[in-house]
Amino acid sequence: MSSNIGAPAKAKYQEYLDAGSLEQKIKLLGEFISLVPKHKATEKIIALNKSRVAKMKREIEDRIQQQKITQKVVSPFSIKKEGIQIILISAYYTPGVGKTSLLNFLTGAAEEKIGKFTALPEIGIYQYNKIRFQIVEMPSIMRGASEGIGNGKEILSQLRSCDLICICVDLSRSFEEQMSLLLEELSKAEIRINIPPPPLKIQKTGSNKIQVLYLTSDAKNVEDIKDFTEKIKEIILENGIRNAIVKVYGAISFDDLVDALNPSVVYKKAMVIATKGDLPHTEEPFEKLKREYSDKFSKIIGTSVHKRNVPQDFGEVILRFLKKIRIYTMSVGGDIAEKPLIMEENSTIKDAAIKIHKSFYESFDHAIVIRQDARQKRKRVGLDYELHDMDIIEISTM
Ligand SMILES: Nc1nc2c(ncn2[C@@H]2O[C@H](COP(=O)(O)OP(=O)(O)O)[C@@H](O)[C@H]2O)c(=O)[nH]1
Ligand SMILES: [Mg+2]
Repeated sequence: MSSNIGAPAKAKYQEYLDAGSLEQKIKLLGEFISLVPKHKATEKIIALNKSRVAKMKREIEDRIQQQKITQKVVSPFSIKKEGIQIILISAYYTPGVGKTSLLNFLTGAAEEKIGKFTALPEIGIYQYNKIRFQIVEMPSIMRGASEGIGNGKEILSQLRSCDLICICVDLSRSFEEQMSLLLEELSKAEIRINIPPPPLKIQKTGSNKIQVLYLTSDAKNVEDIKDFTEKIKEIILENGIRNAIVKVYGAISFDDLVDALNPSVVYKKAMVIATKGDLPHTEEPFEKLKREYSDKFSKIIGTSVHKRNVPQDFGEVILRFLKKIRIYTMSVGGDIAEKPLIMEENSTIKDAAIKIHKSFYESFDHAIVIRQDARQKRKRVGLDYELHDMDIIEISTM
């Protein structure tokens, strides 16, 4: 082991090697990582060992999954997704932060549960201009949730497939405490918030080597590219991959690489909803919350359910935040569908055709787009035409 890491870390590493159980090993290796001084010469050691921790955690998860499959257990926390799924989370307090109140305000569900401990998820449907948003309140998250405290694993694992996480923060209590607890547990559960996946792709190949390709000038902008490449290769080898092409599209860190090698990592969008804005002395904390967290959260909304102060166009806010657009289909007879297709920004006619039914794509002839604010309102277009929010389309097939 390198001489850069210091005696306490070395001792911890020995403990890790001697540990019997996987759980113990994960804990000790985590402690080892936090003991290693952070600088250039130790970056690789840290990344390698983060990868090891991630691998051991996955082993444990796989074991639990396997047990569940053999015992045919369906978690009461698992929720079938319907429409755009939004999950409300908060730190654990009694009385609570106001999640059920918000759920009830938006959807009418769970009125009788307000002010009570929520042990299992509560679900409601929020309708906004014929668009369905499924709002799910999760039981509160306790410190140690990512290790399983208070059903934390089940709760956190539900977040992995949702469309949006709403972090609910009570303005009448320390927001610092709530935010740091939640962000820490999310991070430990390998849920990355409001960041794009790292700009790299690892493709396994048949050849017996690891090849690293730097495909942009940002990617190439590394001090000692030969040394960097060697370290990348070592970290990949540590993950049991012997043959691969690594394509790097931008500046990356070793942590990015560790994440890219860890199939458990997910990237989620999240906004903050501050609650109980009607209570005295909540204005200043709200301003402070916005100041301190606006880097990580582009959307921080102040609310008070008691004053009925929740954005009236909450659905609009969500669609904009998630970069979704609404496309209304028109039949040949000229009837416009009430319910829009919800698509990603920059989608094309082709995407819409496929979304309606693949036959619309396979026998596509042309489409008509009606766009209210365009100079030419009605336009005949092809498959590559890029759609805007609120476009009306009519697809003609051959
Ligand atoms: N002052 C105030 N109290 C609220 C507001 N929203 C919820 N509460 C209260 O906070 C407590 C917990 O609410 P609840 O919705 O059950 O929180 P949960 O545990 O996060 O689901 C209840 O006593 C609510 O009446 C609000 O906007 N203003
Ligand atoms: Mg509740």
